[in-house]
Amino acid sequence: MLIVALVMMAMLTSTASGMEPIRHRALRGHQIWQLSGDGGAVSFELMQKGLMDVLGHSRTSRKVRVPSRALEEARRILQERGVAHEVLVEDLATFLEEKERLARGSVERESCFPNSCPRPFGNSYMTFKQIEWFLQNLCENSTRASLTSLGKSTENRDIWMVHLRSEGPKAGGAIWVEAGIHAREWISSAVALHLLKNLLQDDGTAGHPDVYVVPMANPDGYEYSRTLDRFWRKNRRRASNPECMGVDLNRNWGFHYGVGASDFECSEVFKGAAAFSEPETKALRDAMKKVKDNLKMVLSLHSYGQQLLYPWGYSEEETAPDTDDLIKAGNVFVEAIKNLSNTSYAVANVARDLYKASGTTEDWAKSVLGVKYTYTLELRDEGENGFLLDPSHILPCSEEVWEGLKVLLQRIF
Ligand code: 0X9
Ligand code: ZN
Repeated sequence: MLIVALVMMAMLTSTASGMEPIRHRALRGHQIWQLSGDGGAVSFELMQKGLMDVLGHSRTSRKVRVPSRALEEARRILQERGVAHEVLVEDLATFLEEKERLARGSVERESCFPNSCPRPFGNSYMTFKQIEWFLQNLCENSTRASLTSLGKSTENRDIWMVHLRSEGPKAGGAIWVEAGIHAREWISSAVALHLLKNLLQDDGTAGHPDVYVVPMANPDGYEYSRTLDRFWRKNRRRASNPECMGVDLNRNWGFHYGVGASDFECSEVFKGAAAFSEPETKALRDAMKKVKDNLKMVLSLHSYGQQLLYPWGYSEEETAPDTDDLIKAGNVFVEAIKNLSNTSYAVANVARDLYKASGTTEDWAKSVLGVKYTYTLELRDEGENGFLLDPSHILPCSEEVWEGLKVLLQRIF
């Protein structure tokens, strides 16, 4: 036991042996580039080829991560297309090591055990195990919350769903909240847990729908991003090329499957072998189908960009049914947030304002399930820290989303 612990410690932290520490090894030699203004189209093309990871999904942000294996080819293609780039981070592994070194000491250590959860969950991002304890604790202490495993991930972790039964006078109708489908977007799961806590304590201001929350839709990816690759996005499906594992779960749903996605397994937007090829998307689909008649809203939590996105993602030309209502309700949500914390969120259409993307939760729930209000919410920030959002944002970000959600629910129920 002691030997195992010592070996683990050496693997995670030590350079004493002269060996590369494992912690950020996957990102050694990766760079962050800022592309010039006209780099949007080419970065998307290079993402589909697996040569680039587009980080900021807004029309103005052109931040990309380039894996070490792709540096030369990406440089050549950008030059051919006349797109300039500035190197923001020379070596992502060194950058992250330095960031962690500076944070050490100031970060409050987590101490979340089965009986003491959820004490510290506002200060730090929880491990998957801690999230499980938090959920068990929450449901054991409530008469209206129940915890169900919807199925197992590729690496055999549970996909948990909490059902909060409505007790209010306006009972009828339900909402579905999904978080953590993209591994590195840690704030999304943290916010989902806070929403759960607030919904459970709410005295009725949120309008009494039944609520289904899947706070961690991609547990394998999350654990991988916590321990070995902070920029991991996909699930952990095995691939023929061990460097290119994983499927983008937000491209794997069966509606306009393949649009804005990639056939190439090294790509960050790899769509997988077929629609719903992945255990995680299958589990979500089956559970959503069971409650579909009740669902009035599906909210998929992501980061970053501070945008409330409405469908369709698959087409710029086609307008989704209920678009006016989606925008109006969306405006109510962003105004409530602005009034509370002065944080600006924008209501935007995915395909028109960002880029085409389908096979997403949002498009599938709107079309196949026929849910009226479906959104993808890109949480904090606007790109300063992106996925590396400091845990000090967990509480303020959760509070503003809760405020927005309350008024949104009052409007639609
Ligand atoms: O690309 C995505 O899957 C989402 N952005 S993220 O940076 N979190 O990866 C946006 C999905 C937008 N929704 C639809 N296209 N329907
Ligand atoms: Zn995402």
